Amino acid sequence: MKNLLLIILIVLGSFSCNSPEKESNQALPNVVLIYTDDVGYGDIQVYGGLIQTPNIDALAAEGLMFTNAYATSATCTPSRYSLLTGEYAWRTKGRGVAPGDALALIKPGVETLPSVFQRAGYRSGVVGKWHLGLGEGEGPNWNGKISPGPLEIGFDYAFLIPATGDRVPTVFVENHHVVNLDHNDPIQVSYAEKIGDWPTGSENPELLTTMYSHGHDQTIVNGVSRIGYMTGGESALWRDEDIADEMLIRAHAFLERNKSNPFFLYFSTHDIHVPRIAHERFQGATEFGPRGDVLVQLDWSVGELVSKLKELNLYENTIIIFTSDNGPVLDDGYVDWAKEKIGNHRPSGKLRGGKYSAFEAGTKIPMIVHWPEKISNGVSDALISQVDLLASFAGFLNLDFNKEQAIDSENYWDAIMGDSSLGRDILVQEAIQGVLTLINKEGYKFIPAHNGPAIVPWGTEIETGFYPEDQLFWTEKDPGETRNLAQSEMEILKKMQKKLEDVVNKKSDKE
Ligand code: NG6
Ligand code: CA
Repeated sequence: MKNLLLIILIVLGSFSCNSPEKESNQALPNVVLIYTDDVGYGDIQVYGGLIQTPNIDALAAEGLMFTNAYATSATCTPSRYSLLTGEYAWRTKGRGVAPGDALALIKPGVETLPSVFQRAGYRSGVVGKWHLGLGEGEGPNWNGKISPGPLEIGFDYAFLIPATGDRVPTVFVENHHVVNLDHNDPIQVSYAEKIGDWPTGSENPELLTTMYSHGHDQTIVNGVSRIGYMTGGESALWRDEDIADEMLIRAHAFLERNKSNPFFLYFSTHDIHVPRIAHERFQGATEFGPRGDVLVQLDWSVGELVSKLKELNLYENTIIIFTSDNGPVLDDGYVDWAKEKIGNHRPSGKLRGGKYSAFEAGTKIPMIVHWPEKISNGVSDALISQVDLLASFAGFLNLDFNKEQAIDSENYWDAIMGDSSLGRDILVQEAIQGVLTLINKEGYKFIPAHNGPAIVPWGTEIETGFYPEDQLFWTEKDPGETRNLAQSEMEILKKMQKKLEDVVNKKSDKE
């Protein structure tokens, strides 16, 4: 009788607690992708930076630090497009830096990284900067339902800066709606002409608490003039000082809600993009001015996420990926003394160029992968592209994906886990003006001849890497891209030219 009771209890127990499906789900690791904005290869302390980043460094100390990882592009929108779709953004026109009223660039039904996670039974969320357009037809419906957006392409939850911190509308969007909007005070946005009577930076510079240096002279919100015009929606406007806190509140809530099931969180920070306005408690935290302060704030945010994972007992079985969308910039349009106060800190490390550039600092970015249960600490110099996260996770999760769409994504799971030192043979990088470059695993870098300006043609003072003749550098020996080998290494140059052509023509081959 006792035995029978025991059997009944065991059987009941196995029904009530865990279905087999749930059981297998629970073994799956959670994934938190921390996608920072404009953080350069040399910005993090463990990569040689001088600004203290103890929380990010702690991830590197326990995890795998990559020295040859790349975003696909030297600007934000195309890098994010590739990261989420597994397709190089340049394959179709119109995927450059998006205005704040751009339509959704990723159409519903397209294969995406979050949709892979959804198919594996994960809950997926995005918290932070979007910058991939929202809505369709006439444009995003700021006063109604904003769709399509992340929820239509694989995310279960979204809390967004719609475009960037320096573009209107300066409001948060949660799922399909602007947060805290008073419908008696509708939002209007225009990127064509002034709308409403809110002051602008160019007309009323005396109202600015942060002055612009180039561009950024349109509608003033919170003492900062932006790109684009807006009026209305006063109750929904953010305070720049609170952005990092607001994002953490939503990220923590997402982790709480999903602590009992596998989740994918795309945590896409506003830091350290312009305008660089840290919370008051971080203002003056460094001697490097606002750019240093927001880097410290970013590091603090990483620490808060880690603490939350520990508190929820999820830390051991969560893969944390820390990386950046493109290289660093000092003056990106506001007077924040980034250049004047840089001292001996080298945001690009030993690399040449920066954000926007065809030189290495445009796309070579810090990347740390941390997973206490599986990854032992170390450094990897495997050639890694963010476009491969989709195929790599699909491979790990044993799922098929649409290879016609995610055409550029390849599975390098072993390299990402540190089980192999073999990454890609080649990858393509995109600079401004659609210039494509190629780097190979031997460290050769090919920049095709391009008749563009040598310096980014607005006030950032960054070298574009453009030159009217082909350039070939051996970055392994010459990380600063100073010796052009195009004449002396013709064979290598030709091979790389051909490889680049092959990648560019890949789609038409398939069709
Ligand atoms: C540029 C902006 C720059 C920044 C960038 C996008 C001007 C003069 N400059 O056009 O401030 O917003 O776009 O940055 O407007 S990214 O990291 O989102 O790609
Ligand atoms: Ca960026």
